[in-house]
Amino acid sequence: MNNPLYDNLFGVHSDNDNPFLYLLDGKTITYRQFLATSGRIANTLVEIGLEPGDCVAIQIEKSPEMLNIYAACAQAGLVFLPLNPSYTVDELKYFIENSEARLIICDEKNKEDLKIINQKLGVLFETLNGNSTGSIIDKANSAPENFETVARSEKDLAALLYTSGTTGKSKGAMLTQANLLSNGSTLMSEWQFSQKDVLLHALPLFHTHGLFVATNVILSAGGSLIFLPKFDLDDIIKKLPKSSTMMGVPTFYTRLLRDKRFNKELVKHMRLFVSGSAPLLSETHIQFEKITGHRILERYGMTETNMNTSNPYKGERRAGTVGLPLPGVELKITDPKTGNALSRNEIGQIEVRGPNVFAGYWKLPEKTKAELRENGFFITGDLGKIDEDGYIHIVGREKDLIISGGYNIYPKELEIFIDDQDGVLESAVIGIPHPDFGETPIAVIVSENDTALDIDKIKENFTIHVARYKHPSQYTIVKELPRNSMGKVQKNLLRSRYS
Ligand code: MCA
Ligand code: AMP
Repeated sequence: MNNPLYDNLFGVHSDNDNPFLYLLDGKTITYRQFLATSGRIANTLVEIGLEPGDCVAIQIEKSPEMLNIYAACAQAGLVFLPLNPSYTVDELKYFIENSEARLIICDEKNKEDLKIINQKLGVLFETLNGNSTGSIIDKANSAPENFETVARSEKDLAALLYTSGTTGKSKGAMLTQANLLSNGSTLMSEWQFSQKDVLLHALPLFHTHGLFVATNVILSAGGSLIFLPKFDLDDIIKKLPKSSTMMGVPTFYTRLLRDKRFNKELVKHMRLFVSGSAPLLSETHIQFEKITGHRILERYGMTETNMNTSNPYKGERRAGTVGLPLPGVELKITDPKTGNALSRNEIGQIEVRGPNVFAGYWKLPEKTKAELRENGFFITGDLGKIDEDGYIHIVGREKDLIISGGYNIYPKELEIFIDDQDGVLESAVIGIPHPDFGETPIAVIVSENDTALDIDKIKENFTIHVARYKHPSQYTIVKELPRNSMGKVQKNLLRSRYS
């Protein structure tokens, strides 16, 4: 094999006439058809001047073509960088500049804004719209299907995924072919995926969960995806009887449980429900079993590591735990101060090592050194313990992070933005419980010299500059922020006050 990622996930299907994607409009795309389009796009990418190792940034609504671009990047040895369509121009500028992407593919409607960035940075530029039109499609339509796969090794970069940083700036996690392949095949066998599986896919494609966990598992097994543009309850209810498996963030499951149509009969064909990206409440796990007879399988991962642990497919799926380390993954709990391993049931930081662990942060050697030890263990920033049966419990986070509906929000990024607003002296952003999204950010603000703050103006500025999902759902003005003797803001006090 000369390009392990392409050969194993895509190339193996070149003569496969089975369905890969079932679309909402009733259309089916077989593996063979999918690969033909990907080949045309790979030819186009080379034609417009991309070379192996170049990075392709893509910011479009979820579509089959987005997966074609992923396959084409793998085949042409390019690095795939998917971006959330809700990012604003300011946010995009940072990603494009920082990643040194050679090409950005975006929706026609954002063309003018992005052209300005591109002209400044000298990046190539193509469009791709949700309705399968765009400049890249026009070019691909006249390109040949056959593309000679570019040789790559398992150590080569396959993707760059940005994960937010505690300093307020996102960091690019460098994922190698080996990272993606090892996790794809491990999950396929652990969760017993086969060609017969039909996975209900309602997750976005710009994160590890929807892209590498759900899609790579199906590609590894040769199964099919019911490919939904987003999570819509009516569509999910309609498609569940035609599916065998589903993966989702906890919000998917709490929304389903609130719907009267969701019952045992509807999911009688299902063999597996997987949850991850955020904590699944034990109550959700228990209520789900009561209503459907299924125990949700919860697993734990990160952008930097893909999946680390999973509850067993066969064996006890224990509510409130993320299961056991996956085969090939070593996990230990260490003392954050000394780095020494702790005993069973002691709480400490979670560290992981294995073929799934990334190659480091893009252009951040110091940050990489601080979080990825020389012995290969990655310090996740999550706090947990291992119980007497080996099950891992995540009990909190050492990193300051809010997870809203499966999207990560880094308070520091928002605090920097708020502190920059007229009349603001300082701020603290904290996560409080939210019935739908699990957590939601709220802003606690101190004004300069007790001046009256224009919150509407701050909200307006958020709308212009910051992706919608990060917007605080509440603003509270206080006289001062509580601090400890070291001068550090006591967010735990704020959390208990406002939760
Ligand atoms: C949408 N909105 C949100 C979120 N999603 N606000 C906060 N948090 C969110 N997650 C905004 C919308 O822009 C909208 O704003 C308003 O909230 C209500 O939208 P609604 O229609 O209810 O939302 P939705 O479109 O149904 O989306 C909710 C969702 C979605 C289905 C939960 O956010 C989602 O698909 N989340 C999954 C994220 C994910 O895949 N995470 C994995 C990353 P307005 O009303 O102003 O228009 S983590 C990962 O990959 C690691 C490795 C792992 O372990 O898996
Ligand atoms: P991301 O940066 O998007 O990759 O998010 C990774 C983070 O999501 C982890 O470090 C955890 O804090 C959290 N996470 C993922 N899966 C779970 C889970 N099953 N339970 C609790 N937290 C989770």
